Amino acid sequence: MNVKNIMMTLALVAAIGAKAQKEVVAPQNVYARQTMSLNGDWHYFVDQQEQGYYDYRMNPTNWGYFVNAKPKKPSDLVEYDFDACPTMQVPGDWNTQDEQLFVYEGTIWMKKDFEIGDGLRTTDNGRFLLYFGAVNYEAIVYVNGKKAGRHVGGFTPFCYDVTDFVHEGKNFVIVKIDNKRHKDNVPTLIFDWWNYGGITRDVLLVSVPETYVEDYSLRLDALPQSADGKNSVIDFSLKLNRPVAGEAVTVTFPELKIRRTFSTDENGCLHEQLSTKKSKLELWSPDNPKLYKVLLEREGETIEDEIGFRIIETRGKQLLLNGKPIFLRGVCSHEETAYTSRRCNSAADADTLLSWARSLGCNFIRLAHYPHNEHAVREAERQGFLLWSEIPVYWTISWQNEETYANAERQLTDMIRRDHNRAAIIIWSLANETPHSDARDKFLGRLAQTARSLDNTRLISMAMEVTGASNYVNRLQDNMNKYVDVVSFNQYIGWYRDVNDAPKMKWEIPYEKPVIISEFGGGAKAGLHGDKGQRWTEEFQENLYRENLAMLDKIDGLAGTCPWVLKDFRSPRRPLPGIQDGFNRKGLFSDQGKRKKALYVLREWYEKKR
Ligand code: GCB
Repeated sequence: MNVKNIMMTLALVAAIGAKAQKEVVAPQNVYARQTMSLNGDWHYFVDQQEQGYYDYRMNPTNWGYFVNAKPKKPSDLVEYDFDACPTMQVPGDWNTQDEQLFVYEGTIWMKKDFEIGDGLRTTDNGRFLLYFGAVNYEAIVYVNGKKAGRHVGGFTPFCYDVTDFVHEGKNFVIVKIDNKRHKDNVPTLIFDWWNYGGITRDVLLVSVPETYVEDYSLRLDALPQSADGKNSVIDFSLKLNRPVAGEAVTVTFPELKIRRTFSTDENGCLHEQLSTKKSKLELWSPDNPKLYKVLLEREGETIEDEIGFRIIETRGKQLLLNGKPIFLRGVCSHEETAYTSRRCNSAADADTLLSWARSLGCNFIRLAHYPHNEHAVREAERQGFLLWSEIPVYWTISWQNEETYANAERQLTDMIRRDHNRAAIIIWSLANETPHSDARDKFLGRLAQTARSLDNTRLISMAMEVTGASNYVNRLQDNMNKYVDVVSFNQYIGWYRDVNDAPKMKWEIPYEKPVIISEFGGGAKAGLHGDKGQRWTEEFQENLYRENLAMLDKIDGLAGTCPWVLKDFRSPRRPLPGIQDGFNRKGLFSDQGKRKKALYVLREWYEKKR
């Protein structure tokens, strides 16, 4: 990416990120800032009719639950009391923390007390930011009774400047959380995963100087000139939260012996190139997930990060990592824990799932169907997994609705903004299995252009569908082909169509681009055995994998496969008693970590793809 492009990127990020008064762009690498965690016990109660928000004429009130009223004299009427209510853990979904909330979709109020004191203070003129990793789905946030803002979208971070709302000593934050599904939301009314509600990711109070580093980007622009990596050039760009010129920023890569100080331009930005003549640059790859420590220092703040350098590109139907062809030995995964089947939110949660993926021989994970938490992405990067990250533009979105588009674009922007320094992520995915129409093409075309303008160093894709199948010829025709770098599609021969068709299948994919099978698979109940023709048995799934892998191997330009799915996951669309019991059973592992027979078929095939 050239300098002009980076400037456009940051300007665009700023424009798309134009926010309500208190909302600010969530700072890059928030965990490296001076923070106080607001995780832990939060008081909560259910508000089915939202009477803590609307009066009995359905108008929003000024005296809602967010004011946290307490009776002042014995005759006062206050019909709620946060402090007398039970607590639940944040981060966490409410469904698995309170039996009564397992299928609840609606509004819940949550409150946390916190103290600003020695633990966290601002410098003179410093700012306090309140950061949420994600809340599903709508959050209205109040600090000490005052509204900080409203956010929609369940899987991306958001942040408010609450400096004017807080004071030394005791403070409280109240959040109204609503996970009701709506037609015009992203995702829409229907989706095949559990609609976990709650504050599902970390909450942090961040202390920053008045002027602070809002975003930065560090990456390789092109492959090093010489084979040993000498003379590599690292693109470095940075943006302060305000357009302040002449601010000194020092960037240090200790291991690369780089230490340079630059001065911001009139936009509060830097666009520089760092040359690494003195030492050899090791490239990040699944075989060698090398990360370099970097320090960004300016008056009043130091940010430490770990950066991997790699180049991902395509050449005809080939996918190249660091200039060499690579086959993506993938698997799809939801953000749901092993064994306990709740929302994940830690490196430890991610670690179990990653170890399962590794045992399959994977070097690639499709993070389905929404951006996963930052801990998981960073852990995958440390462990050397390539990643596909996507937004929940899933199935049938309201393509004609401009607000729905803005929502999707915001989720896309926030996904890219949070993770654009992660070498592990090689693909931004815009959608999954969307029905063709002019309106859909326009919607996805706009999204693709936005993704490209925000980040032209990664590949763009989306999970498409086979559009025609007659005489055993599967055809893929999608107007979105011109926007994607990689043609990906889901297909379920053997599950939603007879497995015996598999050997007869031919494929017509009329695009000079690499192909990824973004889903295939079928269900099996772990421990259920029988004939390979008996649905739900491990043998049925095993045979399906065998037939599919033989069939997919014949696809010209096949650059990777992501079977659906790593482990059985909860879904309200899977009611069959005794078999599904509320779980989609297409996992290679059961929800309890039991290995199904199909797993060994895949593992053997991946062994040959190394
Ligand atoms: C799909 C969807 C995925 C479902 C899967 C299934 O095509 O993309 O979200 O869970 O099929 O199991 O049917």
